[in-house]
Amino acid sequence: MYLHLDMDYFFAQLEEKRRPMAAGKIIVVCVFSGRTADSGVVSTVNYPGRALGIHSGMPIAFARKRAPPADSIFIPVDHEYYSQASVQIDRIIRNMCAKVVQASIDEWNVEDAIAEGKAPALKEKIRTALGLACSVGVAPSLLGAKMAASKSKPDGLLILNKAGERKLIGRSDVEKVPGIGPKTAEALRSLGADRVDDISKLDPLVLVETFGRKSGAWLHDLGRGWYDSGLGEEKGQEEVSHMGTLKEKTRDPYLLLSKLAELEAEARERLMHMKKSYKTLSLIFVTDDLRSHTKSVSFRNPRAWNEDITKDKEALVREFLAGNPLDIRRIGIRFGNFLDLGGQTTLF
Ligand code: TTP
Ligand code: MG
Ligand code: MG
Repeated sequence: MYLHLDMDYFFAQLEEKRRPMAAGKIIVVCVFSGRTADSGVVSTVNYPGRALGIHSGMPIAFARKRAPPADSIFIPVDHEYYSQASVQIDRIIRNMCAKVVQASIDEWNVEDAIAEGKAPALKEKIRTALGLACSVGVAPSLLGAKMAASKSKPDGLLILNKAGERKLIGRSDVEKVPGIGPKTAEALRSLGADRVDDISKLDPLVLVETFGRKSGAWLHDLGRGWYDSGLGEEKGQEEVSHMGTLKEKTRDPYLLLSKLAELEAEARERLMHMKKSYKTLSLIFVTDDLRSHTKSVSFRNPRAWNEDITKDKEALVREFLAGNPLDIRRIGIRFGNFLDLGGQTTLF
């Protein structure tokens, strides 16, 4: 059986959790771009905010119009905090389940012979360890598990057998199926297929003509109730980064470099475990106006996790300070552009 787990209103739920005073309020997590006070987009919003029509991707200014100021808080994203929670959840799931693939910061796909038996305990464990609610779907295919999880939101658990899965997917609107984008959905509707079951009435040749060989065949199978098996590949991590907040805002290179040293140590430890070398080093500076700036250097030859980067860091800090007059509030380090060390692992 396959299991899909997705955290409920993830970033906003985490913000809610560390602000008990905000109980009952609308919480809008925002990616402020810094151009004007309200430039940027909504990252996510809790359910009271969704009830007013606020959603991910909406301009912050639109959300402000819908949210009564006295009942709402607008908070900038804090990726560091969300990633830490994500890592904890990942550990819980890997401890309990057989085959696990993390699909995004708040989603996991699992293949486990007794997934339906484990699902309630998994939800409970995440609730007791982190105080967070999630939704879980279990079904004979991963597609069924994903659709069961979203159907059960929030704080839901939906377990489907083969027949239940077929019914849920078959009756679903085509645009609700993961893998069918808005364009494909529109084209299917214009062919007369509003729901997945309707696709079975379409000529497979027309499907292939309209959507190409691969997608056409996939849609044909979908209409007949043939769902892919397998978990998919885990996307390899492409970078390691650590951010931190400075004790006070500053432009003092010594203070900046000593905070960086702390962050670097944590990042390096992860690099070492991943057995990766990197070709790009970046420093991230968040200035007093909440804007984020990146300075990077790329190396012709990949660098091992333990190579000294003192000179490179100093140069990047100097370069940034020379080009920007503002105080710095947060700073970060990122190793990217990875190369597998493969056979060289004995180096470590
Ligand atoms: P989702 O799981 O899509 O959404 P969600 O967890 O907020 O809500 P739901 O209960 O419906 O699952 O995304 C996970 C996080 O990713 C979300 O909390 C914030 C972030 N995100 C964005 O920053 N921008 C976006 O457009 C989306 C969709 C998500
Ligand atoms: Mg979610
Ligand atoms: Mg998600």
